[in-house]
Amino acid sequence: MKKVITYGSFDLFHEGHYKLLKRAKELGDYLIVGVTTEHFDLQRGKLNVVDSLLERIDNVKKTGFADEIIIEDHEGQKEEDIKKYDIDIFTLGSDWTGVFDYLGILCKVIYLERTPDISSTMLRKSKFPIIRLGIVGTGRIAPRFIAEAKYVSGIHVRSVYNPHGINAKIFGEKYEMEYYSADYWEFIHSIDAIYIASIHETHFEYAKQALNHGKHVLCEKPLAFSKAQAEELYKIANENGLILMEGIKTAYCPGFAEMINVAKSGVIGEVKDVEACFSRLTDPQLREMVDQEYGGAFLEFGSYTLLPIFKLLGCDFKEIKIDSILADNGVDLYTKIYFNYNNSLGLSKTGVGVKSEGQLIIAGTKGYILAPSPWWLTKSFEVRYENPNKVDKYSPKFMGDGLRYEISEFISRINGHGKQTFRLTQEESIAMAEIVEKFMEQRRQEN
Ligand code: C2G
Repeated sequence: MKKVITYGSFDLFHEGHYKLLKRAKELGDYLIVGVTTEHFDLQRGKLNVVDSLLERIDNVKKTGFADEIIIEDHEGQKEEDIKKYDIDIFTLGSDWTGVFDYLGILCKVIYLERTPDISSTMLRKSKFPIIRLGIVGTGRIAPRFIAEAKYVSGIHVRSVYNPHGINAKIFGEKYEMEYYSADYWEFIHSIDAIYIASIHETHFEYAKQALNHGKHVLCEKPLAFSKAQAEELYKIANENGLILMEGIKTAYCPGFAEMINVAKSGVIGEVKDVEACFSRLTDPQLREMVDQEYGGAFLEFGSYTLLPIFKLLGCDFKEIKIDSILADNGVDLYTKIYFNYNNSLGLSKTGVGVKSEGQLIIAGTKGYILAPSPWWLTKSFEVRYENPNKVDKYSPKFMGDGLRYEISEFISRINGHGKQTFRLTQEESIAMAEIVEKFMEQRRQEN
């Protein structure tokens, strides 16, 4: 008898799950299905799971394909199960290709082609619709988004757009998209929501057109180049009941929220100074280094450094001063922005051609918070005081490359949880666009 095993959370049970189980069953004579517990999903970093374990087991049972259903509740269980149940074939969908090859020493590993389109009547029975999302742009961040979206329940990355048809095709085929297009209108009609990961200067127009057509928008930073543009986008979104979110990854990381709460709790007294630095020496050939108008350090990393300043000191600064070190081609290699509030100060430092310590210091009247690089993912931070022997250390949870938290927030807001977000408010996002506007104005005058 040939025994097959497969695993999954099977949340918001859909046609992709059904087909996977059907084909898994066809691989042998006896199918065992492992359904993940809430605890294990938390441990492996799967977010947004909606259905209870019992509902998910019940949905698997109803298909009639499983001869036995077991519960997966810890790391390393797959190896144990394969030995325990004397398994011949381990199988999962092709979105996991390569990840479980290491089980090949115990049994045969087969990745079954995932179902690219999961539209079916099954979806309508779910508590929430599965959000069909399309990606605008096929650059460096798009594949990372796909990899992280796998860990968020309730999203189906369905299509991709690139104005250069050949790039859309190559990407679409490589990542098994159901649909790819070089026609923006066609593309946005194929989905409920978009993720904009194209070059900076295209963000505003793509976001505006999508919002005007009733699509939710998650847009990479910077959202816009002026305060007026950002206000216009939020106005369209608000008037049409749509979610518009700026993709500043840091804002959605659990550790960042915890650090801001600690800073606001009073343990370091009143916050008086926020100093944030992000620098990455960048290949001179890359867009960031050659694009005079839209490249450079601040437009690349400024959203990260402005975020803790606005979160802790607010958007009502009295004045700012911008200083940059420019390359011969006019791109800023290093930019410092000084913020003066009524009774507190802020400093943002960004670099693509100058390297500094990438840390965040939040200084208060009773102590300070030090978050070391990469503070923008906030994997750890310390609260320090006058007494050097007293240090409170924090190591918040962080999984993957952080994008999954942003995707999870986007999906749960679309589903109506938290219409008002505290993670990155509209006011903060608009204030960032205002700084971008001031920065670009000044750089134009300097060049
Ligand atoms: N699947 C599919 N087509 C889709 C979506 C999912 O074939 N459009 C497959 C997945 O590849 C997986 C199964 O359906 O094999 C269950 O998917 P999920 O419920 O999303 O579970 P997952 O997070 O992939 O868990 O230990 C757990 C496993 O590692 C996989």
